[in-house]
Amino acid sequence: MSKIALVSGASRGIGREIARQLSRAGYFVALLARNAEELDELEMDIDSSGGKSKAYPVDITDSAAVDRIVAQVEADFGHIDLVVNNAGIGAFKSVENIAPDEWERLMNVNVKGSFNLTKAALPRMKARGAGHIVGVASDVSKRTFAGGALYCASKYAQDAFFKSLRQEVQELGVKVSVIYPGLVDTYFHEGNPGTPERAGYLRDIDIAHAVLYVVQAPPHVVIDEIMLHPMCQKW
Ligand code: NJP
Repeated sequence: MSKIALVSGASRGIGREIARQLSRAGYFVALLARNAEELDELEMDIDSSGGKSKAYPVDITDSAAVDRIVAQVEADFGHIDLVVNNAGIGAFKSVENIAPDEWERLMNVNVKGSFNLTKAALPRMKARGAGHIVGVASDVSKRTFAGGALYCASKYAQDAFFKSLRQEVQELGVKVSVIYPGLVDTYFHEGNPGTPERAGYLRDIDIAHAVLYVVQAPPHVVIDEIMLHPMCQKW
């Protein structure tokens, strides 16, 4: 029986590469993000490389829609082994320039999105006494910087959510791992990836390899966290 993984933010950047690498490792991958066209392209790309995947377009902030998608994945495949909470957005500005609705939007995607997807997938994992929840947080889950009040607050909160969850579910057989990337060359930053000034940044595949490492640990091992930075990052 294939292992089933859900990956949020799979339409581009880190999540897309996580989905590709999980499929190469033998997972059937449920691809979650809002952009249905990009998900369809990825599904075709994975399937033409001999893997198996299916696009499930969804806005991660919509808890009812996330519940429906997770129920659909369970109906389609019978179980869920792995959830990778990767979807996230950034905003970098001084506190007085953060609009209230921008605060809500970012918190909703980065924190509530992780809550929505995790909550929907947990009951079956708990019932089976097995499963793995992975969070893609940030190195700024553990440090702050000027202009980062909103993004850092969201990533500290997301990290606290996963750490508390670990203490809640580990004894039930469910693993929780958190990946803390430094700078990664994706669409997260302004413009397209591949610009010369970002040549030294981490690549999406570096984060995907960290995810593979935590999910391939033997059953008696849980890798709580992995922090990784590019050599060029000074802080
Ligand atoms: O960013 P990007 P990354 N519902 O912009 C999806 C963290 N991180 O891959 O909905 C569902 O290329 C969006 O899909 P779509 C970062 O905080 C990064 O770099 O179709 N999905 C897309 O697939 C984040 O948690 C760096 O627009 C939603 C994906 O999210 C994770 O890495 C450093 C959504 C974003 O792809 C992946 O970011 C760091 C929604 N409402 C942490 N909103 C870095 N890149 O330097 C967005 O420390 N998405």
